[in-house]
Amino acid sequence: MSDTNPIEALKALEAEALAAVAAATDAEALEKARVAYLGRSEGRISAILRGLGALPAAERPAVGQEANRVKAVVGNALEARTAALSSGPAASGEDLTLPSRGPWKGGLHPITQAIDEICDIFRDLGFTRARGPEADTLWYNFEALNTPLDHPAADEQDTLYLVDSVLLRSHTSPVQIRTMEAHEPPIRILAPGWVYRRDTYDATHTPAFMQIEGLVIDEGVTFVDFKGTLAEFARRYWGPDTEVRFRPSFFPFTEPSAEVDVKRVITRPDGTREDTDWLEIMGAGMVDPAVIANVGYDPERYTGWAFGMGPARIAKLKHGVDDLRTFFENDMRFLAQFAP
Ligand code: 2NL
Repeated sequence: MSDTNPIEALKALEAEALAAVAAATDAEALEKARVAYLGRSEGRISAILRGLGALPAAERPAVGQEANRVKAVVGNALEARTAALSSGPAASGEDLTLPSRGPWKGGLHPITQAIDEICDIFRDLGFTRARGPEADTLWYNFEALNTPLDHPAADEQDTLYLVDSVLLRSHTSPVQIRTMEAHEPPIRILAPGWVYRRDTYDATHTPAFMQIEGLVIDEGVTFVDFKGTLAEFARRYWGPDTEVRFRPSFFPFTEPSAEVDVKRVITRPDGTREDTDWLEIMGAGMVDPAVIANVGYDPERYTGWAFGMGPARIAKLKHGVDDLRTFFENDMRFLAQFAP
């Protein structure tokens, strides 16, 4: 330094020291910078001040003044940087630049979503919603539905009885019986709601479950209306390429009866398509004339069809859930996936 202009050398040292202070991101780095420039023994600015006596007397005052100025500037910068770091996020351990968590978004339960989607489709097809009590009598739950009380479904092994002839409904059919008693045809209703059966809680059964039944009664209603409407529903719910199959079956309250199956076409994210296996989505049939007579309608004048399905099973098939119980255990990691 002695062979260059000492004033220029001090200005270069000032710039270097200020850069080191600005680059320091913690207290340790700042202390290192302080020792390197202003430290009593190793500080390069301190060393210049100490060496003033060796300079020619004519240079001494100007160099001394400049050295003291640089010492003050670097000292101030160290102080300011120390203050900034000690109040900043690094010092407190909090990163205030981290984006905040969004507000909690509620959502409808996946089974409720399935019920709403199913009811929306049937609403477009002319159906309204009906409801009724969850505790009902043997008459409304079984006898009016052409189900004799010695039928296995009425057995205590399968049905939850409350008192005397009052039970927890095992399907929503009592709602349809009550609606037919209260109104003359035409009837086009959907009855969604809780139903109860004496089942063990496992991957495919819950003792309380949601059911949606539908009922149509009018003059001139045929098997064509039955097949056509349910096939239309299946294509609107599962997609326009869905194949629909009606398999012969038996229910005490319908004749003939069928299980309705769908075969879906899944389009993967890469655009390739694959058919699913046949999936059973509901039981259905033409309403038995005995049921039509039981509610006081003329079975020679009126015909109709009905179906029953479990929206939890529908949601399970739609979302690829393998255990029904996950719908009822309120694990938010599972349920949050269905929030919009
Ligand atoms: C199933 C089968 C079904 C019905 C429900 C019904 C109601 C009345 C008259 C005639 Cl009032 N039928 N309901 C008909 C056929 C099948 O449910 O597998 N449910 C989950």
